[in-house]
Amino acid sequence: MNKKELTEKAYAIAREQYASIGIDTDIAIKNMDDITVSLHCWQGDDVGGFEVPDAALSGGGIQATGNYPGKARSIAELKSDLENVLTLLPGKYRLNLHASYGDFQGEFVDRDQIEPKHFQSWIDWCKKLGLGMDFNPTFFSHPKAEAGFTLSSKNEEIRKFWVEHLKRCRKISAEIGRQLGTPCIMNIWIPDGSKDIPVDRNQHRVILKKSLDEALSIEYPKEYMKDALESKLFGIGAESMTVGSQEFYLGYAIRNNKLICLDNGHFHPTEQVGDKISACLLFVDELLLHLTRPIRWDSDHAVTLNEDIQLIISEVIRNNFLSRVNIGLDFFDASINRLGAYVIGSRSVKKAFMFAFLEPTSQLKKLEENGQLFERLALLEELKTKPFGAVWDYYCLKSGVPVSEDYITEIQDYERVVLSKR
Ligand code: RNT
Ligand code: ZN
Repeated sequence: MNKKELTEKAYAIAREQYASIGIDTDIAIKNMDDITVSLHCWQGDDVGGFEVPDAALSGGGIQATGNYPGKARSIAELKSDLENVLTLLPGKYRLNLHASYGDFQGEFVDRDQIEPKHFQSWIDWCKKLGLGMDFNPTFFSHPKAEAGFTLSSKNEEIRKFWVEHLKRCRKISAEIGRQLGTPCIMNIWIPDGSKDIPVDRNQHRVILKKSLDEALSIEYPKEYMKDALESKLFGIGAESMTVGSQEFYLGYAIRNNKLICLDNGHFHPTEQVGDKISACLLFVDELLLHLTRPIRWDSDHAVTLNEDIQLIISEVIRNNFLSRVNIGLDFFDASINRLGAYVIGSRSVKKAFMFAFLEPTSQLKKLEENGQLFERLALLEELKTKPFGAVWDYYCLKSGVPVSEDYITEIQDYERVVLSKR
């Protein structure tokens, strides 16, 4: 039997097995059409960006570790890599671009000078590929971020510089959304924080609020762009205090009707981001997710299908939150084939959605409401070994992308033909 026949046969059996617990696998597959994942440009080049002169990732406690050969060194290479990645992924995607990835044509354009024209070639590329686009101001890897404070800096010249950067990024985002006909989610993450115990936490937060108030004062139509705010617990070199903490941004987002970005690497290791979704969505209209895999710290390993990711995704599906949750990835592993990291991470997120769609949620809820807690746990546990993989494989087959591990050889081929020549 060839792979296609085997996949179809396994699916036919899986379909019956799921039907016996009241789940229609065809509907689950159909539901996958609604899932769009935003692919972060920065996995392709270890958060390097394409500014002139070339700046390496620095500041803010984010680190890409590893030196696997073949990283993208230009916009053309990154586009080619992403195009290849997209042929290996089922379903819909967007591009998530950092401001430092602008098309500056060999010219030095400082962050307070960037304009929509520097991103036009990316917009055109997204249009050609049918991708929506998201955006991020870049508050790190810059001399004016070296002192550890940007929007919350007590140095007025530095603060003003970053406020201008943010204003320009919002304008660029609105132009992106206008041209592509889908709102651009613009995420604000700043590295501001302190290595050692600060005395004046308050003033930095007062300044951050003032900077945000200034930069966000212009209203853009929601159909063009939406602002999201990303908190963080700590970073390497900013262990003692982060200005943009969860309380700070949650408060700011609620008062100003902004999106909260939840990055699952930005909390205490035992906190469950999946548990935060229903709480936040009572008070903010929308969320942005930065899906990653922290190991002991915010290490940004490629996402795998683990319980943390599953809870996040299941909470979205169980509660019908899909239209209010924007799904983005945020990992950067430089120790393995970078396209491989994209494919593993993106597929794992999509798998988590499919798993959530294959859950008999109302049955589980009924058990819970009846106090049948042994039965609830038993069913949850049994779901883990249902033939989920057969449904996933069939979905990949139907989507015209490699089934199960077949993408490995595709990536090896690309590495041999393209990456090894870099
Ligand atoms: C850093 C944040 C932030 C970045 C990107 C590159 O801890 O997670 O989202 O990873 O902006
Ligand atoms: Zn993040």
